[in-house]
Amino acid sequence: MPIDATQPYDSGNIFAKILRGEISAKTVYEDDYALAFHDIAPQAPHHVLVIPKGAYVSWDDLSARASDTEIAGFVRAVGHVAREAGLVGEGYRLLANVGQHGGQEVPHLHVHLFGGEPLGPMLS
Ligand code: D5M
Repeated sequence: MPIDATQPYDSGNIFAKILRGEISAKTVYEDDYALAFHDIAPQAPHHVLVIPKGAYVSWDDLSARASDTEIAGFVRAVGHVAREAGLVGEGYRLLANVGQHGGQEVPHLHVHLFGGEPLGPMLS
C-alpha cells in the first residue's frame, strides 16, 4: 500500500532499521549524508536505492526541512554512486516516488537508481 507522504516520520520503517544496522542490506556506498544499497527486488540490471541519513519521509519532506548541507550531501552521494557504478557513459534513470499517487511504499525518502540496459518509458 502506498503511504501518506504527509505523515510524521516513523522511525520504525524498514530503511530506518537498515540505517541503524538492525536489518542488513547490500551496501554499495555510505558517507555522512547518505547510504546506498541494492534494491531487494531489482527492476533493472543495476537497481540501487540511495537514502539520506536524516529522517525524511519523502522528497517533499527533504526539500522542505533539510539543511542545504544535507541536501547537497545527498545529491552529491547520488551522483557519486552512479559514477562509481560506471553508469554515466550509457546513462541511467533516477526516480523518487512520493506518496499515494507516486506509489511510495517505504516512508523514508529513497531515490531509485536504475541502469545497465536501455530502459523503457517508465519504471516504478
Ligand atoms: O519502493 C520501495 C523499494 O524498496 C522497492 O523497490 C523494494 C525496496 N525494498 C523494500 N525493502 C527492502 C530491503 N529490506 N532492502 C532493499 N530494498 C528494499 P517505493 O519507491 O517505496 O515504491
